[in-house]
Amino acid sequence: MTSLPSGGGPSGGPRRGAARLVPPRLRPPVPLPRVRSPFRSPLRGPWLTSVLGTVLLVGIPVLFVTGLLSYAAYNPDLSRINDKTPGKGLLGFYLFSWPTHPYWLYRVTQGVHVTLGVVLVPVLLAKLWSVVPKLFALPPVRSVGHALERLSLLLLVGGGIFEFATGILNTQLDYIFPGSFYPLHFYGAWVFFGAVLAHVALKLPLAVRSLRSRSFREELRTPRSRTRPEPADESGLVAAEPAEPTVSRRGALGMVGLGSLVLFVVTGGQSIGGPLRRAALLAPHGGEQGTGPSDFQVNKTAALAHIRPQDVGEDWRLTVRGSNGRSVQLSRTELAAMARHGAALPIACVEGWSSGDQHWEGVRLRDLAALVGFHDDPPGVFVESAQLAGSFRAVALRANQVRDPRSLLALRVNGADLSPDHGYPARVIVPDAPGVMNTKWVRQLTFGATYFEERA
Ligand SMILES: Nc1nc2c(c(=O)[nH]1)N[C@H]1C(S)=C(S)[C@@H](COP(=O)(O)O)O[C@H]1N2
Ligand SMILES: [Mo]
Repeated sequence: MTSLPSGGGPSGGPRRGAARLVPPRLRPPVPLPRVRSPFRSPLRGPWLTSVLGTVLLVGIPVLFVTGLLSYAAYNPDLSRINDKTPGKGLLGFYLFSWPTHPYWLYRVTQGVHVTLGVVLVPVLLAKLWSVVPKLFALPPVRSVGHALERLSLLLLVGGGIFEFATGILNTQLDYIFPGSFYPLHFYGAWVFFGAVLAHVALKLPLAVRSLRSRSFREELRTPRSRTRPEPADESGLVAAEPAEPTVSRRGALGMVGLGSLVLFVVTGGQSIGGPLRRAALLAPHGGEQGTGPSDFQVNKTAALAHIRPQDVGEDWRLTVRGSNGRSVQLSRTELAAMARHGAALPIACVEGWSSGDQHWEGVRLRDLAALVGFHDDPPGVFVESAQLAGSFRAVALRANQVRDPRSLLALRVNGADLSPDHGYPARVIVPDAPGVMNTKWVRQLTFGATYFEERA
């Protein structure tokens, strides 16, 4: 059976045959020209929105959790030098001592955070595209409940765009620790995630119903020629006057998937390493590599950090101090004469890139603590760089990080002295710490927690 349109063809006018039979004076009045919605894609509908939403429903909690972990890894509760986020006391309720085991944990959590954030961009954009008619729906507010729903949507859409934009800008531009990005991205994450939870609570039943309304497999077999709009429903997503499809749902989802795959290929390698590393065209600072044994990514070169030759030359001395008032000065030769240890550890930057495991050699931080009287149970340490004069800020490390036998003040890497760009004469390397904790061109170490508050 073929169903004939009852009121007219797709163009909305009366059918020709009928027009001839109806005498002119009985013809219905010409309808007033209506404002056509500019959103006429026949693909928009609750099913498509729910499919995209499901991907985000899996991805966004992973982003949130890995983000909170990254925040914890900075030891923000240890010293105001590490982090000045006001009011984090409340939002930082979950903070804990970031472990040093397994040594690759931060590389994985932050690699996932950054890579997933980039890869989800096409999904986020497609999801926004799929609901855009709702964002411009008129009248803007129909009731108090409706007003609240729209406000939550504002936080959801605004928060999402804000989090993705600040995150991506931060990985692509310079990371200034602990610049304004840090608290903003952190606050934004709570607002965004709160709005996501509210949205999920409101929309879950509709999403489940919509996902059940069509078979995903069937949709993947449907070409453009057989693509029809979803049935109109209360979701308000289905176009009232759908245009002809220019692409199938399969094609649209395929384009989103392909976009994500391409982004994965051009970013994933920066944290995963191996052959993918060379494909990581979007990796920040990708061009700055050392040579020889120091052949791995440089975050900031000695020149960029304004390290002067006299800061790191013959006259360089390491000052080791304790909160107990004791203090020792060591030349590089004296340091090199201390018990030397090795550790294979990666640098894993908050921007998502990792150097991969490098073989570091140097003096244990806990042996340096012993020099100023902390023999058993060394306390945390406050690390200052010769660069302190510039923009780089000192960092505080926890007692568990100082205690780990793999935490070194490194003098050498991969069998050679550190290169100037990787922190010669001496740099910190700590297992499982964010890259920024691995201070280069170290000038002073102060062991003992009380000091953090005085200086902060
Ligand atoms: N003094 C100083 N130390 C520093 C930095 C810096 O800018 N100045 N950058 C930090 C950051 S953000 C990272 S990721 C690592 C990078 O180390 P690399 O340049 O040897 O790869 O160094 C850390 N140590
Ligand atoms: Mo970094």
